[in-house]
Amino acid sequence: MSRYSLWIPVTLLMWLSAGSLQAQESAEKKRPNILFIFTDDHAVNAISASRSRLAGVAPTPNIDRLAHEGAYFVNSFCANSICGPSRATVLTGKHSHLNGFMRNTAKGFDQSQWTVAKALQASGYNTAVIGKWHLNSTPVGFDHWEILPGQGNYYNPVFLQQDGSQRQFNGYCTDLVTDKAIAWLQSRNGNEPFFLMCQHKAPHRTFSPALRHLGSFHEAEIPEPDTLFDDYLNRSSTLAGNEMEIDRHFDWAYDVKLRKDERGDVVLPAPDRYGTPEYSRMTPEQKREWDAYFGPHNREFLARFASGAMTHEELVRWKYRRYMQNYLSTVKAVDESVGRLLQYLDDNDLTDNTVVIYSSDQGFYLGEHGWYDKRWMFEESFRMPFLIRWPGVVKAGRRPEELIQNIDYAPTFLQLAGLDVPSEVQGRSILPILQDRLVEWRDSLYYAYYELGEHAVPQHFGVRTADHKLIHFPVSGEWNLFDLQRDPQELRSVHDDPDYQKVLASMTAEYHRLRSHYAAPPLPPKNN
Ligand code: SGN
Ligand code: CA
Repeated sequence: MSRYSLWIPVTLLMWLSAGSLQAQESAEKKRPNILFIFTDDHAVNAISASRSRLAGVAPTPNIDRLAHEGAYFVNSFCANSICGPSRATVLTGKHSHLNGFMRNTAKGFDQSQWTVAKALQASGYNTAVIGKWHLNSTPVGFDHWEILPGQGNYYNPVFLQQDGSQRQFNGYCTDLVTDKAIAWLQSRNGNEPFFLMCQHKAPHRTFSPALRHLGSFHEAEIPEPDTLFDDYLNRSSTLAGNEMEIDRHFDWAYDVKLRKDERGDVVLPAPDRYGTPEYSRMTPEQKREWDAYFGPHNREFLARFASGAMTHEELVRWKYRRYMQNYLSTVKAVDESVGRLLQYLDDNDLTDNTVVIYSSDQGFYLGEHGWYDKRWMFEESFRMPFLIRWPGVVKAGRRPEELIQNIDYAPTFLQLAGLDVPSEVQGRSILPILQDRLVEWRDSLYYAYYELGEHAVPQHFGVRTADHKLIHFPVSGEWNLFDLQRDPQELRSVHDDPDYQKVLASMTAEYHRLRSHYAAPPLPPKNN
């Protein structure tokens, strides 16, 4: 496909009528803007348009607007469900082992390699990234950037500036990232199309809401997942060794907004002792607002807790509820950000020629399997939100079922810009799906997780089709097979079930085929 080939008919027509360079330039101008809104750890279950158990409580009217006016991909997945690696895959269209950023602790993103940002910039797009970057480097391929160092902070965060300096800003991170994104849109050269990556820290741990949203979900009904008390039986033995349970691993300060004292008793935090660095970052006035909400509720909880009247199950349920209240409040500001950006497009006559995408670096457990965090190939963290709106091109309200993955984002952006997709890119543009031009699509996805121990999740690798999932745990030598239609919650591996031997054979063959197709590296050795 040639450069700008999407626009060839328009270009040709204009050349025929005007035959001038000017005409070609104006055809090029029609290349759409790309607004990529990317959050951190936003589970699809916390988007109302997902129709999940939380649909009635997820505060996402603006994200849902993208689903109503565009498409919501119901089978969108990650290649490696962890932050930096997901971002590296988005930029390169490649699985982690090829872009080199296999773990969050990777030394630094190899900036000499091809990226979609570089390609769009070279083709004339105005490019910018604002907010979370998390690739242990500074951005290349962007005319403008302003990023959070590492994980960044929620309250009064510091941003790294393009001149190498660091500046602290007063306010709430999600609002500040949005302000900066809009300021850049206002300041840029309006003649060129733009590619803006607006990347929030939220709703990442420590799930810290904007102060104006504290208490938003206090009275809300928040359905529990069926698997809040998962026993981890009938699956890999490695599940039981996890360190990401609401029950056993929630940090009393970070996650619960309480504190354990030196004797191990749960107590009210002394001033400045919420444990979370977020609290100590606040101004006295901000702390007063925080305390005004958490203070009375913490005292009420502690009175009940200390009386010994709470069962263990009740305590887990209480923690789940507090987790969800904070997480959903944090999502509320993300959704407001999306609303502000969409409003900016509306107000500036940019809506029709801007492709808006909403996604998050991976999914997240909202109590499913008793967990918070991500990493596993189980559905809730393997899934990534993917919503796309392009008026006049993407039919409103579509819910495509094709299996897509974050390797597909870069080639999609390229095709939107009418650029060729380099052969080294492993993903495919999803544009044909949106334009009903599709002849065939993939039937399976490859997954690889390489981290070395955080939250005690072992390295694992697998394949997913529409109906089944095979996960390989080389360190324990185990294999799990799931029937996603009959067991969507993935509670029982049917790997050893005689009725599934045919499925097992074909899934195993597909796993090896994908590993070879994507040139995957050798697996880690078994632990003895
Ligand atoms: C921090 C969190 C972890 C989280 C990682 C990775 N701990 O270390 O719970 O899994 O980030 O997240 S915290 O105590 O600092 O909140 S990622 O999104 O960057 O991959
Ligand atoms: Ca993340």
